[in-house]
Amino acid sequence: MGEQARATLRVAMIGYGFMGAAHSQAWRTAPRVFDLPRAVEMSVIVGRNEDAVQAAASKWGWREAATDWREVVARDDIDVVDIVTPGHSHDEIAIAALEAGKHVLCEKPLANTVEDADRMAAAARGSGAIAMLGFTYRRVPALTRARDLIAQGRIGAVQQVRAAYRQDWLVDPEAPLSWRLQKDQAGAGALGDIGGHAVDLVQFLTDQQVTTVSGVVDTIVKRRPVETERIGIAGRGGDEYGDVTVDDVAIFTGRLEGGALAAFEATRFATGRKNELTVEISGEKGAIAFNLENMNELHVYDRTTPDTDQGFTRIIVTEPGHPYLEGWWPTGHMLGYEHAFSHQVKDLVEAIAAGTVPTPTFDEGAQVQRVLAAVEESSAADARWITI
Ligand code: SOE
Repeated sequence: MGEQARATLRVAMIGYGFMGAAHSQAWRTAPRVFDLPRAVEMSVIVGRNEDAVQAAASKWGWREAATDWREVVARDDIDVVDIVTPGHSHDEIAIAALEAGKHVLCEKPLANTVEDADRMAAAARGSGAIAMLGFTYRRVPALTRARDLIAQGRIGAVQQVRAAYRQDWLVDPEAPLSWRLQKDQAGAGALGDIGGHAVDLVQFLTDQQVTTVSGVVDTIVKRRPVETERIGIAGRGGDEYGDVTVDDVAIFTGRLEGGALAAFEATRFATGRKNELTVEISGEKGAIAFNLENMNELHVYDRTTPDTDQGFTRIIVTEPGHPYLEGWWPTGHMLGYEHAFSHQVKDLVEAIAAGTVPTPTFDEGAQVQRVLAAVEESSAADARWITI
């Protein structure tokens, strides 16, 4: 392997919130559990607040802390830029990094608008560097395995799909007006934040794009206390109130390229559902079902077995032969939410070393944004409601 192929990848991460924490542990862990073709250096973490980003550097193991992302992206001792800021800043940072010849990992959503997403996808296509989007759930072993089974024809032609991402962290009307509830920063509410995961997952698992949609979005709590302190993804509010400018719930149907109908739900008001991403793909020969709240399990139904023996089989996806498990523990020793982020780093580093294009690409991210924008357009058109 040439000297370049062995050179250490020096990483700069822009942002330091929840995804900053998840990505930091992945940059630190992945090179230790997988035999990666390139070493990784966690060079610099960037954030606007100097004290906060210095604390994040110390906590998560970054060599330096900085406050000017433009200066860091231009440095010739940085090879990879990992963007974990809110969606409204993804386009400016990613395009600048790609134009500076840096490889880019960008958290979802790719961007808050189709226009921004298309500009990012064009910049990625036109760049000699590698760009990857952070729809991390594709790298949960059970979901990678599900896609392989469907691609192998295990359930036959896909006939119907159900996908839902349900959380309940906003049911409390006093939960503050965080950036995720403001359109100018988050782009959308449940639809963009968690609905995007559901759309990407359906397209990933079936290898079919959503071609048409019809749906409705709704905001249940329209005014909330302005956030005074960031705590996790909710935080604390004061006495001043402000308008929620994004959706709380999105319910929509989609038609897949192959003709199957898909039912989607994205909500932060599913009281009691903490982080329940479910997907069920129904085929002519069988079915596959997954629930993130039991993320090591994959349920597979096979219609080709004798009638008397049919039923969903519960597969614990922790066998040595299962995707990514070579890096972890013996069979039955479960993985968690954070492991898929290490799988994402593994695949990115291997793609950079091999000069291949990792998925999801920015083009795939732009496709998801088109689906989400179409749902909002359909909802605004108030189309096809029949009053009873
Ligand atoms: C909040 O809804 C959130 O953190 C999302 O932003 C993430 O994409 C999802 O993985 C977990 O929930």
